[in-house]
Amino acid sequence: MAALAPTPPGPLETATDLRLAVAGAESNVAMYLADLGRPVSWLSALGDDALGRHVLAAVAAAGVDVGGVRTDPVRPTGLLVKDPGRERTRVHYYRSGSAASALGPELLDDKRVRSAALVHLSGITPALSPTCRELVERALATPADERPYAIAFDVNHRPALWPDGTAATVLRDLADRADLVLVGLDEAQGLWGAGLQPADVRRLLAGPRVLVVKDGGRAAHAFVGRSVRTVPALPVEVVEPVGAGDAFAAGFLAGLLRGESMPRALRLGHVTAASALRVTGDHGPLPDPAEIERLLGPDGRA
Ligand code: KDG
Repeated sequence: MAALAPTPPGPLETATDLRLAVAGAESNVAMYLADLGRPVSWLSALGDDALGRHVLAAVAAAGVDVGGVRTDPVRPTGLLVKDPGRERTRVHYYRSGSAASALGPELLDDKRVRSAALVHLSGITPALSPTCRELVERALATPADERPYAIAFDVNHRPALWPDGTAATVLRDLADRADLVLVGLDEAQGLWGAGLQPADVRRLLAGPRVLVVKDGGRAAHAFVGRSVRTVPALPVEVVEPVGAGDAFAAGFLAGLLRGESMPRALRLGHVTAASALRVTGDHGPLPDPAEIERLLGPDGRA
């Protein structure tokens, strides 16, 4: 989707200038994966409009294969507008009836999906429309050990997209069937119970082989079977936090895909998240590879 954000960052109500950028959880993950040297395709739909062409060009320029992105001749490109506040950034959506909301399970027949090692889905998609929900349901309907690819699922609860209050049940059920799940601790608390601790989240989501519970700027915990690895976050001066979860997901997944240990993969998640935290857009520049290596340290503790 396209995104508009006040520049300099500040309340939308009094802003005079807005910067056009690209947002969207999955395209963010795809762009960071490309930055980290992973071959990656993004599958979605955009409108046949200027915003759609802007988004497509930006995602392609980041090194992502966009050959599987459809152009919808009728429906527009989705748009979000950021409203940075003192405490947190609010997001306003202009996306109902968007091109992406018309996606459905047939997307999974794309040759890029069938030949992938890893398919990344988010909990935003099932909130967009009944056909989008079918898409995610179908991807997760096959038992994990019979799927030709692993499925990563970022819970990404967006309360504004779930007015009927079904998010807690639907997202838990979907997440429990994925191979690898990422969820924020505050997000899990909002969905499944105030006061939950990371180990409680693991008890609720026992299905995924790997569960990562992100505790904001403090640490990330990876549960693999019965073991848990915890890696503290990097100290960062935060400019604007939207997009950091996607960046973390990309760093962590890139780490696992290149065979890193769990602590180093978590640390790569933090390093990538820091790039998003330092900019107003969702996609900030990564440090060069030597600096990334220094930040990772031998065991994810630089
Ligand atoms: O994930 C950060 C934003 O870019 C993302 O929230 C936008 O995909 C998005 C959504 O639907 O909220």
